[in-house]
Amino acid sequence: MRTQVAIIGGGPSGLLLGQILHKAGIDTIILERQSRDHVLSRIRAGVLEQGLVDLMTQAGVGDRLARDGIPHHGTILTHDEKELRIDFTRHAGRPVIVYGQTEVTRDLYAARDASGAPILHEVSDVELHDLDSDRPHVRFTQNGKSQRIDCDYIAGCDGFHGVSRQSIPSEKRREFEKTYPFGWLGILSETPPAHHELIYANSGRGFALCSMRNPMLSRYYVQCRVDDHVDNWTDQAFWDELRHRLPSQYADTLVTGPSIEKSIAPLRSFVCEPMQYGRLFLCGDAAHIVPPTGAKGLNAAAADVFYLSDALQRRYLDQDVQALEGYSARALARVWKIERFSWWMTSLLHRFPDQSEFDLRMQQTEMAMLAEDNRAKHTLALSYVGLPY
Ligand code: RFL
Ligand code: PHB
Repeated sequence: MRTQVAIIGGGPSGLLLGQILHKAGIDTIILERQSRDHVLSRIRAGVLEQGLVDLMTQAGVGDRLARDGIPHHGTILTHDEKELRIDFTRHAGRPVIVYGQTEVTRDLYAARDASGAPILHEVSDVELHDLDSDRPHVRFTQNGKSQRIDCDYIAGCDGFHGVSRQSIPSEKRREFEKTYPFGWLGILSETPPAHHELIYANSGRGFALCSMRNPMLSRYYVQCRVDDHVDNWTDQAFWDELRHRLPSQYADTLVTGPSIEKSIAPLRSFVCEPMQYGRLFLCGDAAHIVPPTGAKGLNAAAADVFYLSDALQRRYLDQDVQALEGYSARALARVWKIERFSWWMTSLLHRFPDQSEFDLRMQQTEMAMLAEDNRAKHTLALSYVGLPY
């Protein structure tokens, strides 16, 4: 097989990149380790920045998002019974859009099918070769048969545990990592949301988040031990814990029901520098991870897709061979700002196992400054709605 850009990973980064390149007349083949059903069963992000919405629209896959996405003009932060609203539209000039990653992925699959461009599922043994030459190639196995793709470039969109980043020689990359001493236990339930905006709650028992997918589908999270297991949590135990962590006005009116999904995610900050090695370009979770406290993971991936698709279009359509050389520095400049925001939101809103009374006062003072100072609200709102590309 031969293509211009081989895309490793058929998650949101790989699919969106494939769709934008297809629109520009650039050939791609996407390789995905899992089945389509598996990819669509993963419940992940739920808050989209306008930049991602615009990319979906330009890529011709924005219709359902325009119809079903719910604009959120603000969010609530609480600390015990104290409550503060950040007005995104007032402080940053635009809302965020609530629309699940599962739906983003579904829309992109539909577009891929319609385009006729290939996506190969359930591939294994993916290996990237000759990355530092002009003729890289990919080897993999599908249905027991070894296959090879010759290409001009490879986009590594295969997430944190993928093969792409590991294919960069260790002496050619530098990795920065911070792990947090807790995880998030999340559930999805067919119940009306606790409130019409998201609630990020810091309480003596730990963090909680009330989110949603639509008016009859809620997504809730509670901070849990990093070694905890979903089997330790009945639905009743989850709802009881969530109620304890919310201010009474939300706890008292919370509508509960059976969970239809329950999972635990660890929290991590991670960056790989550079995001390029020869003809391999890393994109999304393959290059960086943020803790989910600012809803930035998927949005950061979309910004990479914008920079990489822009550079590839300049390479193929304008014969600008230098454009791709600027990709990593351009993407990383934004990535580090997103890392800072997600780390800061995580530090502000969680209870840490070794937290002292002093640390607690720092969190309370930070909240007080946010409440009193419009410039502080402005800074938070600008990052939450999305820094410019
Ligand atoms: P993905 O979504 O991980 O997709 C990568 C795809 O690559 C495939 N793959 C391979 N394919 C071929 N060969 C290989 N060797 C391969 N290895 C892996 C995988 O099967 C997968 O389909 O990365 P991408 O596309 O960069 O998208 C990034 C987003 O998915 C991610 O940033 C967010 O979902 C992060 N994230 C969350 N972000 C939020 O903003 N809000 C959230 O609530 C939220 N929850 C989450 C999350 C990430 C999680 N992970 C990765 C464990 C919850 C979880 C559990
Ligand atoms: C979600 O709805 O899954 C969600 C929303 C906001 C976050 C993280 C996750 O900060």
